[in-house]
Amino acid sequence: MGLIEVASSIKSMEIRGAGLIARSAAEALKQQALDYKGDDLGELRRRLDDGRRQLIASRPTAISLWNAVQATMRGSSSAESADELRSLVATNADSFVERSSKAVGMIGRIGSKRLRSGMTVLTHCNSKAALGVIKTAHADGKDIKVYATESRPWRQGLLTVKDLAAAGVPKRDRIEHGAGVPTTLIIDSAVRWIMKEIDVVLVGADTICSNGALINKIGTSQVALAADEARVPFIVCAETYKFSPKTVHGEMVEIEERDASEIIDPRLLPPKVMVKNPVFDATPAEYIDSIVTEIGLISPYAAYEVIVKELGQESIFEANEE
Ligand code: RI2
Repeated sequence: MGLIEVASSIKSMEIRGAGLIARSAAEALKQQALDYKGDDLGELRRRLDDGRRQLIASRPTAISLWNAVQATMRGSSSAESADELRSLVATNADSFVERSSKAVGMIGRIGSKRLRSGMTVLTHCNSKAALGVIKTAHADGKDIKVYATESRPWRQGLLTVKDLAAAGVPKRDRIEHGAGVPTTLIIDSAVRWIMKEIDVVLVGADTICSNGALINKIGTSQVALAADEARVPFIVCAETYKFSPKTVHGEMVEIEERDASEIIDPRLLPPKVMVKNPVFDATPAEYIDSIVTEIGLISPYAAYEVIVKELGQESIFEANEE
């Protein structure tokens, strides 16, 4: 798949999930670099810069995308030949993808220590990082039950239940037997009602701000409110590249709004009725018990330190230059 196709698949959500869009963007930039066989350094720079812009513009909310693109392009301004630039971009992309994939595994191991046998988990949307925690606990022999929200309008909850049903079940038995992790699908508006049965909420992240606020799938903040009311711990599972250096400069996270037709066919509506389709929302740090990252379980109030230490002063500087 070429870069233009990757950017358009991210936009149309054929490629989705904050981690996967980041890895796909890094790989697309690498491909863009390798596809140019010439030795004109300026031309290769232009192609990469174009690609970089297209990828960043494909979805506006998840900072994982921006962090992935920055990590892939880091150091590129000092390259002295097309060859040097090509191999730098390829090496950076490979190392980002490797770190990103390893991080999901580390999060699974760290987060699963918070799950004991007999616990019931609620998860919202479809997060690889959050599901990794549940699947690791399941693989360790812990008896975990899950409630998964449908997550309208895209219904990512259906991906979640399929993934959990297949967890630990040999491939040939999946369709026939399913039910790797006992999982119950609920509609989004059932969250407060079901909360009395929940021991812990686990969600993913698209962006974590420097003040510890979480930007995640629309409805996450309602889940957090219901968890807070019921004194149920609300845990976020997020790789460190989901923390936002841009928010250090006071930049607000843009909340993506998608087409109304994702919710309803507009022809079914009476004249002058409007539809609004925001796809993410913000949960303040005070509702978050902890964040599981690949460097450990941290408080949301440590977000600034994660940005400085893990993403580096360089990323804060770059974020200011945009
Ligand atoms: P992982 C998703 O966004 C969800 O909001 C999910 O919580 C988040 O990305 C993180 O996903 P979308 O692409 O990286 O479905 O943990 O809009 O897989």
